[in-house]
Amino acid sequence: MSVETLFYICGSALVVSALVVSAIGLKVRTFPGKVAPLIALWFIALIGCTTTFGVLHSQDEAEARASELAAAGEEVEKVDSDSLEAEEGGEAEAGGEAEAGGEAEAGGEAEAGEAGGEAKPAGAAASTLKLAADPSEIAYDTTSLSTKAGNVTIDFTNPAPIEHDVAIEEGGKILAKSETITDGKTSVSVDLKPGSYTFLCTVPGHAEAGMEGTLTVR
Ligand SMILES: [Cu+2]
Repeated sequence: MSVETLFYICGSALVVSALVVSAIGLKVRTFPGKVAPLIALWFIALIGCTTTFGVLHSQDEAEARASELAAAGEEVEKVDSDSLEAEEGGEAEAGGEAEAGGEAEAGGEAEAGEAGGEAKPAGAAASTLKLAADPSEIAYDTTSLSTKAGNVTIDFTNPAPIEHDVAIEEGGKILAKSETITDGKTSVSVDLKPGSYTFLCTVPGHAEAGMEGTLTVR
């Protein structure tokens, strides 16, 4: 049972009790008489509960609002770090994501969902995909990637001693290309509209050998 429900139950019980006691008081002359301390205790308990749950309930709401703000803040940070990553070709990991998720869980159930919904539009602006070269063959680890429209970054890992890179191509025209590397990591970043693109290795012969795939942007 949620704090909110308990708050309303206690509040309603308090109102009903007050009405009942007043009604009896009007009809019965000797009331409250001996039961006065019991009635007083009952009211003190109810008022105590209502106040406690009321305070807890407002704390819940404040927490939910705080986590909502935190989640939105983390998303903005993530977007910033993604674009930095693109410029530097670095591999800073978006650790913020996990933190934001944890905080959202701590908040109220209904409002945490809302926080997730609000954070999405900010996330749509930038996305990061992971791609790796096969350590022993001329191939990537996948031939199909998909993401949302906006700034798309492909973090590429090449564990092989053979040179590879990643280029993003549309209708035979290269839009962006990473460095050519052996045994290391790099990345390539480009703004993409919804559509179908090709990602490929531009080292001669590699794409023809199968080192290419389809990048679908929704
Ligand atoms: Cu290659």
